[in-house]
Amino acid sequence: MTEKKRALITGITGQDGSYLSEFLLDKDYEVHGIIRRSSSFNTSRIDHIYQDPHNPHVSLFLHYGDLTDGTTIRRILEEVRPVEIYNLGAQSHVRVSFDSPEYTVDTVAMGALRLLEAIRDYQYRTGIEVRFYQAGSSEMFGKVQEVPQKETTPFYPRSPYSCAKVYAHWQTLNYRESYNLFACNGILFNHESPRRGETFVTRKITRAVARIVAGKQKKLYLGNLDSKRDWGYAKDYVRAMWMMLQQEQPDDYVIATNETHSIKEFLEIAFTHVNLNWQDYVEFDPRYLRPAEVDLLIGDCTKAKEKLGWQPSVTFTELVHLMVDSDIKALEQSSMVGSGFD
Ligand code: NAP
Ligand code: F7E
Repeated sequence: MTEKKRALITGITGQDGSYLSEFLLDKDYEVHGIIRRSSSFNTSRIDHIYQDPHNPHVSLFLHYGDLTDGTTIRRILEEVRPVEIYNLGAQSHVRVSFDSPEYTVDTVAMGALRLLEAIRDYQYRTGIEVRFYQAGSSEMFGKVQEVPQKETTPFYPRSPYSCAKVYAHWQTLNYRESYNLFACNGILFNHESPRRGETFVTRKITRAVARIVAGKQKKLYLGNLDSKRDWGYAKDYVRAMWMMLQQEQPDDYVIATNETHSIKEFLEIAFTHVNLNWQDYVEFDPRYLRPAEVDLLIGDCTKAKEKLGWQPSVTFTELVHLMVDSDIKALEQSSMVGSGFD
């Protein structure tokens, strides 16, 4: 019997980590994920694929660790011996990165460096090739220097988060060129889903719509409604991560839909879907403004289309509808069992 391919995922409990795990398990990988110790359960996005470790055929394994803890990362690498590593772990909230810049940079920038150093040593010592995916972000384009943004567009980061992502991007490229690592940067534009964190604007809106419909919320407080984002569907985007690591040569790719929409357009589609007018519910709260804003993002993913054969499968309107529908359903189910969702 041939050995299963082993993949290691940092950030397995996040939106992308959970979809990527499902995707790799479907492809018959043995999946290993790093989770943070927390005083309450933090595995809700992967509970449905969790497997009892006593089962001899188990193919999903969880390891305690943290991107700020290089010793543990090295130990996990030695134990797991993965052939693919997906670095998705991050303090990923842009607004929060202004409040906690040091922690954000330690996780996002130094975390990537710790992984790259561990892989470099492991590969040198064992001769086993480890393919590395770095979760880069359209936030790196920041104050955009070109419209639409592509792989060659200069970066102009506007937050501690995006400065840290730029560092991780260049280190990934640098390790590829210096040590011949198979290391790829994905430059992913915003991607959303029913599993999106509740404090990102899309999910904050769709969750509020569901709660307003259910009579559990009266107002929705938001910040800047004029910024524009290129929003895609997270399931499509994790497929692109895997595709990058299956190529003959490592490279960097923009993953996007090539459409841009404002927060107001998102509100319009989400509220209209349940026959409500968003202007009746949305209030401004300056606490959600950022010291520096990214006004416009729109990606050109021609390279990914041509070289990977990747393209998005869900339209903007379909994405908004599926998120609203999912939040309405989740709220109905939680009310039925009285799970204390509120
Ligand atoms: P997410 O839902 O916020 O998940 C982040 C993951 O990182 C969670 O599993 C989290 O663990 C983990 N994490 C946080 N701090 C950590 C630390 N110090 N050590 C180890 N793990 C840590 O993010 P996502 O939306 O899935 O995004 C995945 C990656 O892609 C992130 O690197 C993000 O910056 C990047 N990205 C996202 C987008 C997007 O639109 N979603 C676009 C471009 C790039 P807990 O569950 O315990 O908090
Ligand atoms: O903000 C505006 C806010 O926090 C989008 C992360 O996954 O994508 C994400 O970063 C826009 C901004 O996402 C609220 O000012 C208004 O202009 O949903 P967001 P983001 O900052 O684009 C990138 C690609 C990543 O890499 C990140 O990890 O919406 N906005 N009012 C608001 N945003 C939030 N969160 N909350 C509000 O109340």
